[in-house]
Amino acid sequence: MKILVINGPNLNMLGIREPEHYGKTTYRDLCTLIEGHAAAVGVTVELYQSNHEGDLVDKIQDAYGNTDGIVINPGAYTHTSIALLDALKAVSIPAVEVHISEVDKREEFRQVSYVRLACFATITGHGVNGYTEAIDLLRERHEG
Ligand code: CA2
Repeated sequence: MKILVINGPNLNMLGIREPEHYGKTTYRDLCTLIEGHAAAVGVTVELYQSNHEGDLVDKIQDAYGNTDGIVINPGAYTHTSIALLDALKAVSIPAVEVHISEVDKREEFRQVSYVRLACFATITGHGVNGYTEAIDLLRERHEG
């Protein structure tokens, strides 16, 4: 099974500021955590981060036909991007939305998610563990 983990804008800055929302784990630590979990459960994982909406759309499109699941934290594009929603719908790959913070209890604008409409599950407020939980959900779904 192959899973693509996509992180959107500013997630490469994790651990640098705002630990009250995002914890102290750096993006590099997050990658190590995800790679370790994927190896332990026998999943092939690809990690991708970009600050650019079009690049994120391209990455989702590139996954068509070669990827079994997508874990996506679109960062602030969660709350604005119909393009990411459409890309996820276009490829129709099972997807899980992850947010490190509890977006539904923060500012009103963070409570809107377009990509959620193309995801079969959403994990919020579990910190970086949300990513490994998302991988497990995709595995369960893939194995039936
Ligand atoms: O909770 C999440 O995972 C978010 O997707 C993170 C985004 C935010 O825009 C979403 O509303 C919720 C922010 C990514 C990281 O932003 C940083 C801000 C300051 C310092 C370091 C990272």
